[in-house]
Amino acid sequence: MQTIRAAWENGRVPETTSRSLLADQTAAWQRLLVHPFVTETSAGSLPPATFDRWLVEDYFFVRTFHSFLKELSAVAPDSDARAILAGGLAALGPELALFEREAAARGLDLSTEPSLLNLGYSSYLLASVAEGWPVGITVLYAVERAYYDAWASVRDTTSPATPYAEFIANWSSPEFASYVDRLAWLVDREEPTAPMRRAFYRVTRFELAFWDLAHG
Ligand code: MP5
Repeated sequence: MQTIRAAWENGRVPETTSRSLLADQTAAWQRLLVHPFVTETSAGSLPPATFDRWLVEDYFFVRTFHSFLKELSAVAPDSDARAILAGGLAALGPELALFEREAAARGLDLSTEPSLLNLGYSSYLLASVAEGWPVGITVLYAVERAYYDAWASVRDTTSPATPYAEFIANWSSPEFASYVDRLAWLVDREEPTAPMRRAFYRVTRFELAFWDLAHG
């Protein structure tokens, strides 16, 4: 039987579901990685008011995301899937605490009404669970992969002077990388379907629009 390494060497990389979903969105994905919100956060040149706007919006998003993860866990097909999602849920406590500390230091009101875009994206997360596990896990993978790929792409060039380093580190750490790999493994157990491709497309568009909105 041919090994994966041999397949790589022969230029025949085995097609996995996660790779195939991502390949559909190559151009938009590239725009995520070079988005000015990401590059300016990394350089430390992002205007404080822009970061503040994003922080308040993203806090609402992450809290809804917590509910989404809990609901998705309830429809997870087996204990492997439940264990991987439990790891994601456990990481959200410290993450929300980071948002709350930063908001307090910046004098921000985290109960500010979210934008309609944010409401749409957050509501979509919750609604996707009703489409069943394959779509729900695709949504989860796409959301986390977007953040990992974007923040990891600037990790090594981040200015030591950026005031946003803790946030970049949160989504570019080796622990987060291995969580995203485990999510890819869950996606790869599924055959790609049109609803999964649509879900991946939607998350990609929402992610771009979210940063466009924050960046103004
Ligand atoms: C994430 C996020 C990453 N915080 N905000 C958006 C708009 N997309 C993705 O999710 P998490 O739960 O912070 O890892």
